[in-house]
Amino acid sequence: MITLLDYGAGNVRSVINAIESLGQKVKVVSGIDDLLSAEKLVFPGVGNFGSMMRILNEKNYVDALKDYLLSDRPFLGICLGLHALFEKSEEAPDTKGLGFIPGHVKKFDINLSVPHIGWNGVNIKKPSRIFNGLRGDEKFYFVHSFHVVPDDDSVVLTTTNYGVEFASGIQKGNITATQFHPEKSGAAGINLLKNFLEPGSEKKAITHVLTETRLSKRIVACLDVRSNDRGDLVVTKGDQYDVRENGTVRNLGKPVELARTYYEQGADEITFLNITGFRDFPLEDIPMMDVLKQTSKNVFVPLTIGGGIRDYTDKHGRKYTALEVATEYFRSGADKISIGSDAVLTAEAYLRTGKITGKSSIEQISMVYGAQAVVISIDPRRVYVSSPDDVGHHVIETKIAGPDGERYCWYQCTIKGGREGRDLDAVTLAEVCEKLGAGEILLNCIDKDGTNSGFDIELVNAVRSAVTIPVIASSGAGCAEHFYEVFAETDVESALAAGIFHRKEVPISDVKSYLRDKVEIR
Ligand code: 1PR
Repeated sequence: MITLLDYGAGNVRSVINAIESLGQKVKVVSGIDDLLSAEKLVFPGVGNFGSMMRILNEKNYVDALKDYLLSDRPFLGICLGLHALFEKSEEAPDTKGLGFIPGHVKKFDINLSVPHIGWNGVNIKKPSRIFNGLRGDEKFYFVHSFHVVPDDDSVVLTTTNYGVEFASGIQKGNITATQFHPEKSGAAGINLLKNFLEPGSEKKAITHVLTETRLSKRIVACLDVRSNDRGDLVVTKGDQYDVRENGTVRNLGKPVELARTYYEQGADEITFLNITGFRDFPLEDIPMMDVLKQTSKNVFVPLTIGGGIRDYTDKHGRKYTALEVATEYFRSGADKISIGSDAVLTAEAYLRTGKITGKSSIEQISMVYGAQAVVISIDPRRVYVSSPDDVGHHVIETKIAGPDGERYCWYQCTIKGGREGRDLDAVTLAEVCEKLGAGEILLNCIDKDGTNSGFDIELVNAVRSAVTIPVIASSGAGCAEHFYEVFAETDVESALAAGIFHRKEVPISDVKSYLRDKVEIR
C-alpha cells in the first residue's frame, strides 16, 4: 500500500494513475494517523510553496511529516514535494519549510523562458536504485519556476541544466525527491516510480553520464473535441476553424483512443480543446470530463484542456467561478488548462481600466495552481493594412503581401472559436496575459489552421519576442519539415499540430525521426 499526501492543489490523479498502473494500491492521507502509519509515502506537489505550507500547517501535518522523514521510511517527493523538504523558499519568503534538508529554494534568474517547462535530462551524481533499468540519457518532464539549492552537495542525486546547473533530484537515505514529474515522464518516469515502489533491488551505478543536459523542443498533439450532430463526442478538425464538411461535423476519431495512440507514438504533450465550450458549460459536459479521466489512466505525459473556462451562471441561477471550472478539469486529470475567449475579455478590461483586479480567470487559477498551469490559447486572424499608422495595434511588416499588395498586417484576436473579431492584437494579448500570471501561450492562427502550408513564422516571431513565457506554435503544419522550419526560424519551445496526425499523413514518430539530428527532441 502506497500512502499519498494530497494537500489539494493540482493534479494528483495522474500520480495515483501512474502508481495504480504498476499494480499498487494508493491510500490518500485523510488525517495525521495515515501519515504516522504510512510505510511508503509519495508527496506530489504543484502550485505555490506558501499555500502548500499553510495547508500542511492547518491540517497539523507538519510534525507528523518531519517525524516520518526522520524515521527514514521510504519517501518520494515530486516538484513542490521536493521544495517542501527545504528550510525556506523565495516563493514565500515568510513561510518556513519542513527544514529536513538544509538549504533554500530559489527562483530561476536566467535569460531563458521561465517557467522551465518541458523534457530535460538529468546528470546522475550518485548511484541509486531509482535509476535501475534506465540508461541515464532519458528525458523527464519538468515544470517549475523555482529550484532547490542544498547547502550540502552530498544530498544531490541529479542535476539538470537550464541556464544554470541546478539540483533536479536529491537523495538522503530513503528520502528521495525529484524536481521533475515521473508520473508525466512517459515510460522512463514509470520505470523510476516502479523502482521506488518495488523493494529489494540494489543500488546500481548508471553508465551513461551526460555533461550538460538540454531542454527538448516539444511536439504537441492537439485534439479539437465536440459533440457531432448525433450527440457523440468526437475529435474534429477545421479548415480555418470551419469543422463542417457538407454540413456535417467532421469525425476524425475517438478522443481517448487517439490520445493514447499519440502518446505511444511519442507525443510530448496532449492538448484537448473543447471547442464548443464557449456555449456549452463544461461542468455540464460530463463526457468531456470523462475523456480526461480515461485518458489520464494510461497516458503519462502532460494533458492540457481548454474550452469554456470562465465565470458562469447556470439556468438555475447558480454561479460558478472560472477557478471552479478549472478545478474540475484538474481533478479529472488535466495538468494545465487553457483559456481562450475569457483571456481576450480580461485583457480588454485591463487595457480599458489599467486595473489588476485579481479576479480574472487567469489570476484566480494561477494563484492557486501556479502560472505553469495556465495556458492562453490565442485565435488570431491576419488583417492587412497599408501603413503601420493605420491602426493602433502591433503591426508587422510582412513578406506575404495582402490582396491589394499591402506590406503590413496585424493579428486580430477573436473569441468564440473565431466567430467574433475584437479590437485587440495577439501581441498585446500575450503581453497582458503574461503580466496577469499566465505561464504559456498556445498560439493558433486561423488563416493557417488546416491548410498544411506551414506555421505563420511572422506571427510566431512577433509573439515570441514579446513575452518571456514559453510559446507553442500552432496551425498549418503539413509535414515534418514545417516543424524544423518553426524551430529553426523562431525561438518557440514547442510546436503543435492536429490535422496531419489525425489524417495519419505524418505520424508523430516520423516528425521526431526527421528532427532527431537537427534539434533537441525527446
Ligand atoms: O474560448 O476558452 O472557450 O476556448 C475554446 C478553445 O477552442 C480555444 O482554444 C480555441 O482555439 C478552440 N476552438 C474553438 N473553435 C475552434 C474551431 O476550430 N472551430 N479550435 C477551435 C481551435 C485550433 C488549433 C488546431 C491548430 C492545428 N483549433 O488548436 O488544433 O490550428 O491545426 P492543424 O495542425 O490541423 O493546422 P474558449
